[in-house]
Amino acid sequence: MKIRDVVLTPVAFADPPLLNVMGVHEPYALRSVVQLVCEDGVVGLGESYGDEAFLSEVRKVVPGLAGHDVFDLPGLKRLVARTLAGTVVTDEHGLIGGFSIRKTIASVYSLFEVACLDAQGHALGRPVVDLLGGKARDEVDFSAYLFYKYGAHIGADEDSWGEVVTPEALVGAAKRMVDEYGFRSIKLKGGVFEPSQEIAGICALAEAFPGYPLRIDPNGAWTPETGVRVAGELDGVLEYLEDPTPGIEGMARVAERASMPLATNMCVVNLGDIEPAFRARAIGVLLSDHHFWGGMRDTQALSITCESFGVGLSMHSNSHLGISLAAMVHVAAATPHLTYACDTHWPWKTADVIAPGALEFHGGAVTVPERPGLGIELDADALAVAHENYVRCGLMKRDDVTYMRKYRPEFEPNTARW
Ligand code: GKR
Ligand code: MG
Repeated sequence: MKIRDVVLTPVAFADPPLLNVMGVHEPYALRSVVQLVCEDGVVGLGESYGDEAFLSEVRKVVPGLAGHDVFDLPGLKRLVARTLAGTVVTDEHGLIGGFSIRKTIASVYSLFEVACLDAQGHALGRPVVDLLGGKARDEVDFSAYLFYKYGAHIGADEDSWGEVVTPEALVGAAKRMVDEYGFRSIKLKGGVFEPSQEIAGICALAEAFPGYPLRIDPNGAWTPETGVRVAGELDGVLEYLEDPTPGIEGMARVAERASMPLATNMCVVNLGDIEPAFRARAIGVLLSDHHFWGGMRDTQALSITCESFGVGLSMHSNSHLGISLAAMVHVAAATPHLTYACDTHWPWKTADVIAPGALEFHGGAVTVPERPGLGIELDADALAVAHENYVRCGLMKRDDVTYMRKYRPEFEPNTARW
């Protein structure tokens, strides 16, 4: 089934002022939506990053796709690799690890792979999970993903979550998220305040949600020594400690003395990182992410690698829309060795580009859609609105640092600063 046309639409959607080590989320998050229109009218959907640096690589591949068979995924990978030979996308937000040619190719390929699998599913009348080998689970568990946050964007009214900078407010936000979505585990984005303040936040969550698995992720904000100290103070409280410090070597130093496993989406971000990280015993959990790990099938291969080395698998997320959530659900469902609830930014958005109803949270989990392909439908009007947002907001890249300086002019992002 050949591709006839490719429609690539950059979109933007409203995002609250969520805090992290690099600064604060801007008023809009950027994504890209691809529609692969095939010969017989079948359309395959994909979603990924929307920064200009990524889009310009994607645009290089688009002209070569006409006439490509959506069932030829190895050929697609060769086409992407050939077209992008030598280019490296460097994102400026600094929250998903290093850059490489391999990661760039894997990310661009992934956008089109998802769309090809969606198209295959529509052509065959089968859900993508079946094309990936079938369901290992009927529903996929997600974790509540809490952020410290400001109450309002610059010049705007307070949003419905309000300001979250204290343990009490954190517990309030967690209660709302758990009530609305039924999540049964909780992740806190850290790296924002002094570690002792964030430890207090986790302890407040542990008290308010007894028995809930908890995680904290400061995106490498701490020195290895601080990582060891936090691990000690949260002994018996955390299910895993995510990216306490930058780099494989630093992570290994913390891992050696921490009682809980360390997890990462920053120091192991492509196949080349696996051998040194596993050899150093730097991590006990890898956060997969089909968007940069080379798509859904390579994510499954990654899971087998992790299983072989006794490393757990979870799933990373960035601000995303429904096409990405659908892909995350299908690949998670088709991956037997997935040992933790996945991350999602889903509760933080208020609009989407897909028709509502296909992906609902019950008990913190999403049931795997049974309809063909990804099981979702693009809402053309909503896509047009999201594209207008993109044009109007004028953002071309994610830059939490510069935006943070509007709140705090002296702000300097600095990983391993505490
Ligand atoms: O949305 O600010 C954020 C997160 O910090 C995100 O950018 C990270 O990539 O969620 C991610 C993580 O687990 O590191
Ligand atoms: Mg992380």
